Amino acid sequence: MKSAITISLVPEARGGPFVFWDDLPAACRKAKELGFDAIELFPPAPDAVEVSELRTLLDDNGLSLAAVGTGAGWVKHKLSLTSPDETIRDKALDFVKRMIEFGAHFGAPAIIGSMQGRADGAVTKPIALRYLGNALFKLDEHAADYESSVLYEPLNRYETNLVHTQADGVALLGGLSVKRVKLLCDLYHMNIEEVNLADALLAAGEYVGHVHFADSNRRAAGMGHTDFVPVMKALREIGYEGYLSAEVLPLPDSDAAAKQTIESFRKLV
Ligand code: LER
Ligand code: MN
Repeated sequence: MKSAITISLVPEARGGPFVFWDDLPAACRKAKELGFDAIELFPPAPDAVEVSELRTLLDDNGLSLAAVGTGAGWVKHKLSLTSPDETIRDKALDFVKRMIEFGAHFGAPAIIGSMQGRADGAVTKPIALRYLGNALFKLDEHAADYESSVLYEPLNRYETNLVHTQADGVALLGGLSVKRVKLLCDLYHMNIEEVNLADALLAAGEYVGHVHFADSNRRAAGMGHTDFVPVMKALREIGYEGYLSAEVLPLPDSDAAAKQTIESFRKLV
């Protein structure tokens, strides 16, 4: 398994669960200094960071790009894949497609988290799930065109009313027969929704494509009460070799959260 740390370049997401903020070169230097394998980037738009600039930063610091987030489509542009407005759904799909293309330059999947939206009013849950399924199906094809992939993330009940558990995520993806869409298992959301973290990961098996490495309180691993030992055992058992990416609050500050994360990672992996 490999380590990654999150960097947000989206001012509107301030207060959100990202370790480093705003200054991409400085964050890359920190990630290298602490010995992370990769960064996970949350850009304001698919064209906000020059491919060549990011390539240089990654190469200079010996880092990979673990994944790119699409949440700015929601927090900044109010786009959603399940909006009642077809024009907004189309724009949301286009935003994610362009983020897939950006990530593909670096072999990094695009994450569908808050862009999945929620069922609301006339968009009942079955309708929202149909919109979401249609979008994931098209994104799977787009990812194939760019030899890339997509991560679909079940979120806790306070952030969506569509898919909360890994089992429901597996049911959604399995029903679509998508090949390039995997689950993003966020241990913070899972702590709220799952009966047992390890069992949920074991059952999700080969659908597990990425892990957000967060403690029970969304602080760095080791700063809450999650028992990571059975979680790691489950990940090993299913043959997971992807990233443990710290999408956590920068508490008590960014540097301390990053340092705690890499210490926990080294202890556990
Ligand atoms: C995104 O990865 C996530 O976990 C959501 O909570 C969006 O904030
Ligand atoms: Mn997450």
